[in-house]
Amino acid sequence: MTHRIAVIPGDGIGGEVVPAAIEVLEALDLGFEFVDGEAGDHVRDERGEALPQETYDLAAEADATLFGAAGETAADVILPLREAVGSFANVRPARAHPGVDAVKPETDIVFVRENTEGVYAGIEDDLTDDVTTLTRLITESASRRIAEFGFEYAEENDFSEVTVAHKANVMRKTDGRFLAACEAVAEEGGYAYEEALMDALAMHLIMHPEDYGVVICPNLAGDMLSDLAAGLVGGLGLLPSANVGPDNALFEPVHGSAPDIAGEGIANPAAMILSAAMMLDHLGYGDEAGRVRDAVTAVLEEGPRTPDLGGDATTADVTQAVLNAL
Ligand code: GGG
Repeated sequence: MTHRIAVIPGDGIGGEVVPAAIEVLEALDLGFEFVDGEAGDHVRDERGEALPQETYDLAAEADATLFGAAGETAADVILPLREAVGSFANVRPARAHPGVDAVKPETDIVFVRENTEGVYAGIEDDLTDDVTTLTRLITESASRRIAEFGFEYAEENDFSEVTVAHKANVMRKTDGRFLAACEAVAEEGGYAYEEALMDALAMHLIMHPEDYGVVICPNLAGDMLSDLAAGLVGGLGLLPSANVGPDNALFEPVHGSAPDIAGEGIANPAAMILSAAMMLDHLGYGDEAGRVRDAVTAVLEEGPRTPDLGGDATTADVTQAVLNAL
């Protein structure tokens, strides 16, 4: 069966790492149909809207979407694209790779981030010349849904440690509801877990990442803690992610558009290629996903490496090395 894949590079280095991932997928010869979609800062500048309706529809109707990076228009691009694919969970594995100079090589954590609510729900208002507000949305249903997903993910992937991140001692009603929903799901399913205040958790993750497996997080905490964990394993160039919904999904690196290096051809394509591997798993190509991951692992271990990992290779050099290793 042919799969139709929406390909949306977005901004900055998205336009460099997405083609790298497509090259790798094409080398697998799975007969995918790739359909390009436009979105991002440059589209807003040219057309007046960062996410044209046809790109939203493309993602909504495709079998899966590959997305590169969002820039200034992140709120107008990646958040609606996650909605287009019906995603409620953002799965972000932070894993050290052999040969990569990691601060904490023992790190193997998967952040399961609630993907629709919290302070990313977009409820902001200028009330007066002096006052701007942001409403933090937490619902029982979305909290239960991410908890169920997180506990099941941990069980299916053999993680014994599950942590629920929250700040219910301060955000008593919103994170109180989030935590209570996670507690209820754990009790109903017989799941073991620890709860952790997210500020203290940030410190413990840095000091003892080996104590953590799956971390279930409200939206903003998941975004921030996963970036923090990227710093433990060698940087943002290494973290892939999947935005999962009941029927559809979008795959993107955790990194953003990296305007400081965009256009230089030196972005690390590993996170994007590993995101494509997550897509292969999702579409039922487990063997091919494993081949891609093994190839990336081999290249990360032996080189060539891009400057973020201390090397001087280009995106094209690393992509070619992954293709050779496949
Ligand atoms: N590919 C991930 C990306 O573009 N990140 C930039 C960003 O601002 N993301 C916000 C989010 O992940 O919610």
